[in-house]
Amino acid sequence: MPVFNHQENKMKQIKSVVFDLYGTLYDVHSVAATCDEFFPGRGLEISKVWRQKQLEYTWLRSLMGLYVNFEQATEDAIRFACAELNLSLTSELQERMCNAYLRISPYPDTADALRALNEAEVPLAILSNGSRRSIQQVVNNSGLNWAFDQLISVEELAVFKPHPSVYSLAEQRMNLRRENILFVSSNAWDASAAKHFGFPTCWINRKNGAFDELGSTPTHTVSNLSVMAEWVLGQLHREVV
Ligand code: 2OP
Repeated sequence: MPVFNHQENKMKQIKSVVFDLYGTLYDVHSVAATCDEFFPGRGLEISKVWRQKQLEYTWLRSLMGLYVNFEQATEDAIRFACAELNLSLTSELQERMCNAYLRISPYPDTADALRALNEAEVPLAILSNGSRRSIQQVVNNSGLNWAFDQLISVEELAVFKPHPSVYSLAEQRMNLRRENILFVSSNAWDASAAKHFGFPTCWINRKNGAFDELGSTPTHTVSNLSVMAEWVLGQLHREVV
């Protein structure tokens, strides 16, 4: 009869890697090129206000208990961004700009990092505030479907990250304990909340920025996804501390 080894079971051994999508695997500011077509020279400025407001709307709507899906929050945020920047937005432009959000580009190191983890047979997933449709479309449009076992959207919970129930959804869908799921995000607020939840966490700090002061620190910090993949491969079958 197998002996239940509690200690081993609680070990933070990586058995799966779950990624945030926007800003972690995919560059949200790749929409700046589309914004630039309509508002020459203003693309990056628009995309920065747009992204910040999109995040704020997800957090605020979770607090208000007034969930709308990510596509709606993205639409609401582009209307705010254009009004704030005194840019005239027609409904046709709004639709074209929001469609660009469904075709955001993966970072140059995304595919190779996912492939390296796939080759080591580490199950991979995305856990995102995106709607099911947004996640599917972004992944399909980039041709990276082969990489993932699960695409997990907050949509069924009708609340956004960083609500703990969202991180719990990853445990359920991966059928693993939180100690065994490495959560990878470049969004410091997300990495912080995931660490509070109990995931070992890797923060992708591409811009050498400061980590959020939310009472936790990431298990590990790297500057890009290639270094993350190398680090994970070195951690397999060991305890992550
Ligand atoms: C996500 O993909 C919004 O980046 C955040 O969930």
